[in-house]
Amino acid sequence: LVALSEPAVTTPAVSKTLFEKIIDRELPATIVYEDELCLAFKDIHPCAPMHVLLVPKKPIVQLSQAAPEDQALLGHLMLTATKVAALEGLGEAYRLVINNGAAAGMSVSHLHLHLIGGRPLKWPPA
Ligand code: DGP
Repeated sequence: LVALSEPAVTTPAVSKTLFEKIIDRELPATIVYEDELCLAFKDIHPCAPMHVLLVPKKPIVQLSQAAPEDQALLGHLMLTATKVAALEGLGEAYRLVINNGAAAGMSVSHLHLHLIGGRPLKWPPA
C-alpha cells in the first residue's frame, strides 16, 4: 500500500536581512563602492568619522559559516577593504572588524566587515 496523502513539503519564506535589502536597493544607503562580488556603504551608527560596512553579495550568515569555496571571496573582501580605505582617504591608519555571533556584538546576520578610521584607535577595543 502506498500512502496517498504525504504531508505537503513547503519551503519556508526566508526573509531578507537588512543588508540584502541594501544590496538589492530596497533600502537606502550611502554606497561608497560596489563591484560584482561586494558592496560597501556607510554604517548608520558610525563609531568613528569613517565607518563603512563591506558586505559580500552572497548572503553568508557569518564568518564561521563561510565554506571552503568562499576562500577567494573572503580574500576579495579584505583586499577591497584596503581599496575602500584608500578611496576614503584613510592612508595607512584604519581598522577592520568582523563580529561573529550575537555574543560578539553581531546584530545583522549577513557577514560584514567594519572599516573604521578617521580618529586615533585604541587597542584593545571595548
Ligand atoms: P554588527 O553589530 O557587527 O552586526 O554591525 C551591524 C552594523 O550595521 C551596526 O554598526 C549598525 C549597522 N546598521 C544596522 N542597520 C543598518 C541600516 O539599515 N543601514 C546601515 N547603513 N547600517 C546599518
